[in-house]
Amino acid sequence: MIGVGDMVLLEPLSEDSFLENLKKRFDHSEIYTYIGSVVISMNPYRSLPIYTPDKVEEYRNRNFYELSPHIYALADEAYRSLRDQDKDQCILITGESGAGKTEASKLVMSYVAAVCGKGQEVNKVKEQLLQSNPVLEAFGNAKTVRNDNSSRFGKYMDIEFDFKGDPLGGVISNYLLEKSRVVKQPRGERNFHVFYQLLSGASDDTLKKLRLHRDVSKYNYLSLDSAVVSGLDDAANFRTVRNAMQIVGFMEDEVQSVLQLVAAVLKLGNIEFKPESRCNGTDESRIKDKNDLKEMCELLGIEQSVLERAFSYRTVEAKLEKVSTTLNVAQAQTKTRHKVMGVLDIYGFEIFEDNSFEQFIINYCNEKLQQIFIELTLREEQEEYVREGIEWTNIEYFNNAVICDLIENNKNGILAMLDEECLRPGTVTDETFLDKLNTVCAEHQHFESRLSKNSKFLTDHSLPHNCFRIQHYAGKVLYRVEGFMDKNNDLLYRDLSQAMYKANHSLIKQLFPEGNPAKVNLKRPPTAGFQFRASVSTLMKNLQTKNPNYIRCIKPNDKKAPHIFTESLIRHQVRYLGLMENVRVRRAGYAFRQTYEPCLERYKMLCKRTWPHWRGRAREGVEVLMADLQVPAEEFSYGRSKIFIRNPRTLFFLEERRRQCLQDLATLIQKIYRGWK
Ligand code: AD9
Ligand code: MG
Repeated sequence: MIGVGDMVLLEPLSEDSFLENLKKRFDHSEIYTYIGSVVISMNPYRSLPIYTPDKVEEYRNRNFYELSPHIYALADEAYRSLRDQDKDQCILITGESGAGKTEASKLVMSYVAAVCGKGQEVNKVKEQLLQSNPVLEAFGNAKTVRNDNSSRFGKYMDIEFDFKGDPLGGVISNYLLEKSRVVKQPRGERNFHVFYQLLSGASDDTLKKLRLHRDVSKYNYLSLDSAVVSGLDDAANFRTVRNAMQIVGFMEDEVQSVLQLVAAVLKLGNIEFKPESRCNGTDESRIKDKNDLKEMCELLGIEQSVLERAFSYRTVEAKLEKVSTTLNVAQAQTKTRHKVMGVLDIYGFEIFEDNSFEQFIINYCNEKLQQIFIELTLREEQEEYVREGIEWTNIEYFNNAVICDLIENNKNGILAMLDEECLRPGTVTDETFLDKLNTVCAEHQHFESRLSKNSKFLTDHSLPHNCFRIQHYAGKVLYRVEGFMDKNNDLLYRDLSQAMYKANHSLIKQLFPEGNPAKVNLKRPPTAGFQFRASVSTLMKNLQTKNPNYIRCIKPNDKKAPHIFTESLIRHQVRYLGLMENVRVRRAGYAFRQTYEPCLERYKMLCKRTWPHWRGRAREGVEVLMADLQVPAEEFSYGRSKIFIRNPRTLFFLEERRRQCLQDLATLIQKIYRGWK
């Protein structure tokens, strides 16, 4: 083993020795290191020969601590406890942009696909699960300055399994796509991959049908300065995506519809407007050159005059009335319970020079994930010791609940204030929102700071115009309020959705159901912030019902390059991810715990007095077992309902004895069987 595979066993333990250990392992291509059952994953920025079918076999059905650290060990553990112990699992992957979360999520999925059931139907499901990735990435990922394949949406996938552990299918939830990227990209960044893939990968014939040029420079929406990304083969990826769409279940005409839509967006970007004076002295916007409009309409089957009018006019609603819709009575469903493994891969924490509404939302989501990590691993761990009556010294850790509250509090949280401002009659602008924020947060802060020193809304005189600053768990971030109101409102004028609904194009019609004149709903749709907060809250509740498995991804350098270990950058991540606290809690505590009944069930075969039946209380049975196996007393403690094992090695010892025992038994059975024959 190079360095120490589990930080819990690191001696002496300090931040420096922690980093030294990471470096030693990283330099020897050992990118995975444990903290107990948490996997730290360092992005190698090069392909390593550690994901081969042989490796899958090596890790299959082995104990977590038995082999050197690997993401496969975590995937195997999660899959086995789902299959054998019927415990729903979730895999939580965190880390900043470019740290390797999406790659990790794909590795977990491909491992599970490799080890779970076989057979034609099952294989089809597996293929569909895996092939959903290229499709989603084409439409939801883009090159940013941080990451050439940055996820611009959050993804949570629940994979469902039957009682045998064979996959049945998956449900994917998406979280707030960074839509504004379609129209505008920061310098050095690209639009979503699909646009470039289509232009470079489609055949001449397809492009002709879509009325497109191959030349990226013809399209306003496509940035030129980084149209070509080294190491990214757009043309080959286009073929992969086309193929993946087919496997996922798109019919050929549906694929065509999607491509028409992509082409129409490019055309839309080229439409330019000019002001034209009207006789009443006002200006009206007119389309400069109508060729792109014409082609866009042809692609989508929309009458040109309809779209032209929708672009130039906006009907203002004078009358606000309540429209009530009848709710369907939910039918009671008798559904067999499936086992579920959830994989969460969400956009990582982002600090740019210019941070807008999108970064605010992304970082809020990361705060919530950090919070669930704290709740489930650190706090829960400490509370469990207290509950179980195990001796324990308290460990201080930073709890980011106060930042989450600053953002999501129903009354005076930033999102609530943004909504309030969006709904307030009168002249409301990004600036009035900021004024409100400064007044309310400063007051609240003043009150808070008398109670604690936990102020996270930072006000000082060095703040640039139109900005506010938040002390996130991962660092200070300056947000510019420009666009916050618009992006939160996320309103599309009804004239536009109605024009789209008139299209003779089934996909477009489906995408704009609100354009159906028969279903005019004058109710204001919920804001983007409100929807996001609600979906994050549902997600957190969902995660809390599952057994969590953590992958903490670390980005080794800012150059997207292999072999470079930038210590300061890594130290920062180790700090804000709370990895030191994590190790301390594990060290002060116990690596493994289990309630007495299943523990006795699993190991009772190792002791004559407990095998095959133990008639007394389970705890006493476990006591007899441990004494018989001569496990040193300092290696474990008896809690009220569970046994706590200090060192992973003890667990490994028990597992090894059990494996041996089963093997002996199998040999014996074989002998008897042969004897019979
Ligand atoms: V973001 O928040 O979506 O911007 P991620 O998802 O954390 O970010 P991603 O998984 O996309 O990062 O990794 C970035 C790049 O690092 C990948 O495109 C690979 O080139 C590289 N990478 C990451 N993990 C591995 C790995 N295990 N092996 C090889 C890797 N390369
Ligand atoms: Mg990603």
